[in-house]
Amino acid sequence: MSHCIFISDLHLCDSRPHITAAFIDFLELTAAKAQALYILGDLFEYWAGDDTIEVGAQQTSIDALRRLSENVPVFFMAGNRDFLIGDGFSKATGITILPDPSLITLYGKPVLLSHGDALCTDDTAYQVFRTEVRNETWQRQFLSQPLEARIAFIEQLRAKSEQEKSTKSMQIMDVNAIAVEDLLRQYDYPQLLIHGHTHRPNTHVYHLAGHTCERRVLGDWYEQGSYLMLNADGCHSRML
Ligand code: LP5
Ligand code: MN
Repeated sequence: MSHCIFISDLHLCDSRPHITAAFIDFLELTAAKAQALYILGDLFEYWAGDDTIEVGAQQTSIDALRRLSENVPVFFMAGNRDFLIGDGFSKATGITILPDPSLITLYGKPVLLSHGDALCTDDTAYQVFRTEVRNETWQRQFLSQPLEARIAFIEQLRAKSEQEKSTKSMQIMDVNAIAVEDLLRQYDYPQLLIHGHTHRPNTHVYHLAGHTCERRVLGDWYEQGSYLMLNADGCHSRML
């Protein structure tokens, strides 16, 4: 039966080579049989700009993505780690970049896709930061700096983020229930909302205004790879 695959939060980087190897196997053995692959953000631990395409884990993953996209349509939505991915990445991989959120139709069902970080509205410090760095002028200025300077800044930012996260509750770092309901209402109550970011794989069911909507949260690939498979029967979680 024809099916589509959804993944997010792989956080590929040189320090976890086994995850990059698992991802490449996954593309060749699993994603190659799908009708389409959707990557919903944080594919990379971080993305400092499209001039890093030919570096380490990024290069091998990009080559494998290009081979896959010759036969299977691949879509990418930015996460909070790799929102600087641009046209250079898209050209190198043959991937189509989707805005966040994106409403698509699969097997006759409306499916809303998002990375998920925009739904974490209780995390006000993060939302202020997000608004600032998603600004086009800010991004142009950041990308005009030499690569070493960008990487040094990101390393500092990572440390600051880890320190701040250690002071935030799990509830603050989860999606806000009202933000989810608002998004579902805005998109006319799609049957399915798929997102990642929180690294809390789960299924949540909402009964809103006479509609039933399912929110599927994708898992990360820190310890073990996982993916969501959607076919005409519904959604199925799978571990590698
Ligand atoms: O990613 P995750 O899940 O660990 O944490 C996120 C939020 N943190 C971030 C920061 C990224 O992890 C850092 C790497 C991104 C690289 C992108 C490249 C572009 C470069 C841009 C350079 C500015 O997204 C974290 C959330 C958490 O999700 C859960 O939702 O809580 O948010 C934070 O911790 C952010 C802080 O609360 C606010 C940070 C203010 C930083 C101000 C600038 C400091 C400059 C550093 C110099 C000391
Ligand atoms: Mn994320």
